[in-house]
Amino acid sequence: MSYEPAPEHKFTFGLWTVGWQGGDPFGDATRPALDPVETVQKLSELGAHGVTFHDDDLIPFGSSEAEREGIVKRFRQALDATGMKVPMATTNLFKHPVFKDGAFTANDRDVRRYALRKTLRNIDLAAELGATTYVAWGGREGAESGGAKDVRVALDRLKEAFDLLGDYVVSQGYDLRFAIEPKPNEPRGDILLPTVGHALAFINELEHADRVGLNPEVGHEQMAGLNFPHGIAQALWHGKLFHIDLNGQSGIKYDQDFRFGAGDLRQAFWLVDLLESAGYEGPRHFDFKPPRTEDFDGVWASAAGCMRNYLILKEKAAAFRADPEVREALRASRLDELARPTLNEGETAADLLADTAAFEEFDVDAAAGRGMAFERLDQLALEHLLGVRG
Ligand SMILES: [Mn+2]
Repeated sequence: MSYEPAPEHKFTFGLWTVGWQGGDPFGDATRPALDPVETVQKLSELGAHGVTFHDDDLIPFGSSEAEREGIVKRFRQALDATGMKVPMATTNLFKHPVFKDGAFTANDRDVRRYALRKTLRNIDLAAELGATTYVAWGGREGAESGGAKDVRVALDRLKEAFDLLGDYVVSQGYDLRFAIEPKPNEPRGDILLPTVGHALAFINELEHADRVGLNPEVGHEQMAGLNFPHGIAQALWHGKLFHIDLNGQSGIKYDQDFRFGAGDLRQAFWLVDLLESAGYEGPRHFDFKPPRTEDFDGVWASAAGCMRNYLILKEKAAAFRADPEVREALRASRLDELARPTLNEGETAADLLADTAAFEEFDVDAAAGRGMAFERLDQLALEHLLGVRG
């Protein structure tokens, strides 16, 4: 296996990922800015399918209309020349100090109106460039203290924003869906819609619920100590996995944004196994930060590593599923039985109550004594991951 990335693998990168200059709360930038055109060219050479962007990644905040036109024209030429796509775009509603108390849920009404205008403007550009997903990460929508944000009212404002954005997209006839990106904290002390589960419940209350799904990020759920593959499985079950942010994280700490495969490798294995076996067809989007220790050689090595690790894990997961010993271990663990409905076809509660085998004659001690054989199954998975099988 060459693990050679190609456009058909649908690997995409945010301009802000490889373009991150390495500034953090304790230190200055360690790398110069990257020209988005160079990013498009370099990622295309590495085998990527496309790039994504926040409005301000492409068009610096405060650019004039003429500057904006020139930048978009040059960017579009690079896309045409390389065949790179823009499947997703998003809005930067967190960097400028005006958003210090949030954007769609800022206490200040004029800030909320400005945030909506900034978003609508970039939605037009996203549609123009062919994007079909618009991500919304509300990094500043939150609080550091209890009295500062009335969360129920803030959720009213958040719904108002998504309802308006949905109306706009429908009225313009854009083929565009929204994907909410949950995160528990950072930069705010606590962020609204902190997990996949919170966001799924919120979406149910929206006017255009069918147009709104999720963009879960590996590290964001893991910062909350949650099992990312489980969250993705539930998003898939609801038909809400519209997009995904792949990266690496080691446990409950600051948002590490490692390259995909670094961090929790076992969850990365089960994630790729899930995405591939579920037939997820969207972009495999990397939202990571090449560490600030790296020069540009390290940046491109880090980006290439994201794609290579995905392809390696895809091969490992396929080999795991195809291994006859694994299939036998899955049967021994009764996964096939889980797939059988608990009730017979047409069976009612009355029928179940009449079934003495289900209760009166059920041998609870014998059932309790049955081993589940999960350890053998998990050891086989680990050995595939470690490369000592198949
Ligand atoms: Mn992150």
